[in-house]
Order: sequence, then structure tokens, then C-alpha cells
Amino acid sequence: MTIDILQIGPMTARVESALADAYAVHRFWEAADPQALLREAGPKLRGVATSGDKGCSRAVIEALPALEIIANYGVGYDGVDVGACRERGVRVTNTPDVLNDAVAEMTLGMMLSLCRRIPQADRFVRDGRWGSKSGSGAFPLTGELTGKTVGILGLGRIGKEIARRCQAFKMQVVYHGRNRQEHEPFPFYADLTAMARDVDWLVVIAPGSAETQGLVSRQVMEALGPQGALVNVARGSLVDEPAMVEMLQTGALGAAALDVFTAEPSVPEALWSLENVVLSPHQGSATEKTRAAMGDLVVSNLAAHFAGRPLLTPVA
Ligand code: NAP
Ligand code: 8YV
Repeated sequence: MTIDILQIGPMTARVESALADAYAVHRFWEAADPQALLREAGPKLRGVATSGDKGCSRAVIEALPALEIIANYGVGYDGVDVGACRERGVRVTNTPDVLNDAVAEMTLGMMLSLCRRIPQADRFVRDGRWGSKSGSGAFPLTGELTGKTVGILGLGRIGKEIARRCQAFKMQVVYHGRNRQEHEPFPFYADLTAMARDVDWLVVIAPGSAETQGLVSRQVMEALGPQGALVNVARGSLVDEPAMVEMLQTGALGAAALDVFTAEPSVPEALWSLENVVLSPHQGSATEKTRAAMGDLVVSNLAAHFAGRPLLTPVA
């Protein structure tokens, strides 16, 4: 029996080919009239494959009366209306753990880029300025990670991998979350602003949700201060972005390394010209190996569901 599923947006060739082998796939983003697709195919669509950036709205969920499962390509599933799924008993899966190393690696890469000014150093050499008589001739001295304190907002699966790598760089690690984790060796701060006041670096790696919206407020960034650096590899929604931009412009916040933004792929233009900022287009998990593992989990969760087996990585 054919199983019909809806694919919300483009996915890797590997995932698309596995899905096409197993299901009749309806490609939402390619539909000339998406509403007509939902009206005509909606009643037979039993699954949805989507990604963190596309998600799945309540409107789409409600248009699919036969929907049983949404498989999300990404550990963060804030784009999927999980409330609407729970009301209907629709299962939801994500892709945890397989991306921890890639995201942690990217985080340290962005921290090193920011404090050692690697993008600027690269441009300095390419522009022929190294040793030039007309230019400054020598690249300015930089800061370093060694000996600094990093506060991790969200010491979860990825946060712990970031912490481990920061320790390898001889940094002190502290963390903030809703709960103290007794088995973790790092000092816990119940108060985020207090942690921001005590650290050199604040790394944001908690989920996007109504609860975490704007958690990194102006007050938190003021506590981090002109010598502090903010790293956001979680979701743009966790940070008060307009306040952050203004504070980076005035120097009230020292620096930022940003992989995520509130209205991706749009990035505030005011950030483009700032030298105290490193920008990345949501690349945390974007390695060949990790994206393959994430895709395999999407395919395996759907396969398990339709075969009546337990889901590998359910969130609802
Ligand atoms: P996780 O294992 O669930 O860890 C999340 C951590 O956040 C937990 O330690 C949790 O601790 C803390 N937290 C949750 N709600 C909080 C709140 N209201 N206030 C303070 N802390 C809170 O998640 P993960 O697998 O590490 O992933 C984290 C997030 O990273 C994802 O949801 C996703 O948005 C983002 N991400 C981004 C990329 C990228 O490409 N940039 C890639 C992967 C993931 P408590 O429960 O103690 O509060
Ligand atoms: C993905 C992510 O880039 O897993 C997440 O939460 O943010 C990233 O791994 C994203 O989900 C793909 O759209």
C-alpha cells in the first residue's frame, strides 16, 4: 500500500532519494498552489518530513486529517507546532545527539575567529597588506581564549560538548539553566544576569521556545559588558536582537559571534560592517557527516512509525 507524505522544503539528495524510494512524496515548496495541494492531497497525507528552518505550522497540521507523524530534520523543533500535534496525537521526532560534535566544533571555531580575528587576518594577507610599506605592515595583536571564563546558557547535549572543548582551551566553565545538574563539575548560576556579569564569554545553546524568547535581554548584555563576547549558536529568538545590534555598534557589548538570527536568512545589515562581529549562515550542524546522520534519523523515524516499531527519537 502506498504511503503519502508531505515534504515541506528541500532536503539533502540522500534524504530525498530515501523518501522517494519509500513513499509517494508531495513537494510542498514546489507546488504552484500550496493550498490546492493541501485540499487535494491533504486527506491521504499520513506523514510530514520537514526541517528546522521550515517547520510545520498549525494551519498545515489542521489541513491534514490523516496525519500521524512529523519528522523534523534538526534537534530544535521550535518551528513545528507541537501543541497542535499533541492535541491530535500526531507524533513528532527530531535529530538529537548526532550533531553535538559538529555544533560544538563550530562554536569553538567562531570563538577563535572572533578573539584571534582570523577573518580579518585572512583579509589582511589577501589584500597584500602584510609587510606593505604603505599599509600598517603588521597585523594588530589580539586577545586569546586561554584563561578566560565562559558561561554556557543551556548545558544540554550540545552545551556539554562545548564545555569540554572550552576546557581543552584552558577556559573556566560555568553554566546557567533552569536546573542545577548535580553530577556536572561546573559552577551553576541560577541567575543569568549574575552569570553574565562574571564571565568573559556567554555561549547561548538552549532551545528556542516561548519560555526562552528574549532571555538574553539588554540587561544580560549590559552585564556581559564592553569586554564581554556573546556567542549565539542556538536560535535568534533567544536574544533581543535590536538591543544587541545597538550595543555592538556603541561598544556597550564588546563582541559577538552569531550563527543564528531572528529572521533568517535575513541578517541585520548594521552587523555587516562591524569588526567586532563574526557572522555565519546557520552552519552549526552543516558538515557532510552530520547532515547525513541527521537525514538518516529522519528516514529511520518515518520507517519505524509506518512499520509499527518504536520511534528512535520522539519528542511528542
Ligand atoms: P538539550 O540537550 O535539550 O539542552 C538544552 C539545554 O537548555 C538544557 O541544558 C536545558 O537545561 C536548557 N534550557 C532549556 N530551557 C531553558 C530555559 N528556559 N532557561 C535556561 N535554560 C534552559 O538541547 P541540545 O540538543 O543541546 O540543543 C540545544 C539547541 O541548540 C536546539 O534546541 C537548537 O535550537 C540549537 N541548535 C542549533 C544548531 C545550529 O546549527 N546553530 C544546531 C543544533 C542545535 P534545563 O532543563 O536545566 O533548563
Ligand atoms: C539545522 C539546527 O541546520 O538542529 C538544529 O536545531 O538548527 C540545525 O542543525 C536545521 O534544523 C536545519 O534546518
